[in-house]
Amino acid sequence: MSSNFRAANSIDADVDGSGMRIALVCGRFNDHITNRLLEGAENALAVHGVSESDVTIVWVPGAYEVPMAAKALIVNGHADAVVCLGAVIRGETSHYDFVAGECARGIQDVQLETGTPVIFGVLTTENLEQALARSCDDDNKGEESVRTAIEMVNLVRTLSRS
Ligand code: INI
Repeated sequence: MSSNFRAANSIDADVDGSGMRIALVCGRFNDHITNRLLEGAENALAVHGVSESDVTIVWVPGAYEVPMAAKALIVNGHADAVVCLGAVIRGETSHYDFVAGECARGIQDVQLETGTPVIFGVLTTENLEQALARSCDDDNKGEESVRTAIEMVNLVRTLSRS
């Protein structure tokens, strides 16, 4: 079904990351997965024109610590966006729900409090197999998260001008 209605304003931000400062916060817990996410993220940074000199990588013990590092990066002026990379695997922990839930909540809190995009590139999976499948060459949450970060920076910039 098609309609003749045409909104006056339609904004679809681009994914040009040139000149953008991006920080990556990586959880060391399950680093056999987070290193794969980081590789995907780095590939995407290059594809979208982000300079190596504009990228900061910060390692933290686990997903639970990610929001604190993201906030410190932003309030101290280190980044235009933060991409959070982590892996919380249910099979390996009894406190999965606390770690995954608090990480997600913290990330959302930081981006809404600061007005700076903070991207949830944290895998929350039932098992290792699923985590491997979401951190491979064909399907990589790190890569997708960098693209999201760049789009959100451009979107917020566009909205702040219009
Ligand atoms: N941290 C993770 O990033 N992933 C996990 O799967 C995980 N498990 O299984 O417990 C995990 N725990 C550590 C947590 O993030 C904190 O580092 C720790 O609780 C200290 O605050």
